[in-house]
Amino acid sequence: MAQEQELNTHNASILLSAANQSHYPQDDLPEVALAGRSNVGKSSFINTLLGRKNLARTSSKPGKTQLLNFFNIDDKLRFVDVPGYGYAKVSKKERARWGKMIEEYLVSRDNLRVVVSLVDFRHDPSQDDVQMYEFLKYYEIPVIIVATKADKVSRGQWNKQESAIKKKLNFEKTDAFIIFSSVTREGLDRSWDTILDYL
Ligand SMILES: Nc1nc2c(ncn2[C@@H]2O[C@H](COP(=O)(O)OP(=O)(O)OP(=O)(O)O)[C@@H](O)[C@H]2O)c(=O)[nH]1
Ligand SMILES: [Mg+2]
Repeated sequence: MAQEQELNTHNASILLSAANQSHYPQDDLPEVALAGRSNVGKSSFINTLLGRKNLARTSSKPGKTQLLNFFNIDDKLRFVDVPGYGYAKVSKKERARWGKMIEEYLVSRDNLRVVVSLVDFRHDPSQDDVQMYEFLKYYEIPVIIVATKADKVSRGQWNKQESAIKKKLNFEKTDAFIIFSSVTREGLDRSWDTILDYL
């Protein structure tokens, strides 16, 4: 898919929610998965890219998204909203279930073209963020790092924050790093351009 113009991003809807492989859509449309800590802004990222207020349900309460949510975009591609990790208030059992669900999807899904891995631009990446990046590298899954909530960081801090995040992640220069805000829409065009490059 060469151009965003060919894609009507407003023609989007929730397709289904899945807990395991047997529930995934059965076709070969390309998929873009959103990964990141609970509350980092994954659902907000989807809504911002699609120009919708609350298609992917957002919440100030972490742990809102508990299944893999597949969004159909113009019958041409899908976003997959993945439950956030690192939410302290879940049981060990829940965490294990989450790990299995996300691993199964990331490792075995042929439709998957790229993972948008979101980190909070305000803070150094967590151990979970680092592990996610290492995991994607290990399985050679293409990744785009999106640093969210840029509206909360003053411009004068941007370079310093970007460097700190890259260093902690052991970031590979050939990957894309996008500074993003769902509030100001900073990074919106670049996010689309970069995602479409992977399809
Ligand atoms: N200021 C600011 N707030 C944001 C931004 N993105 C998300 N938020 C807020 O952060 C909170 C969490 O956002 P969500 O999009 O629900 O986060 P999530 O990663 O989907 O969370 P889970 O579904 O729990 O994993 C909400 O209160 C959002 O309004 C942003 O770019 N800037
Ligand atoms: Mg969410």
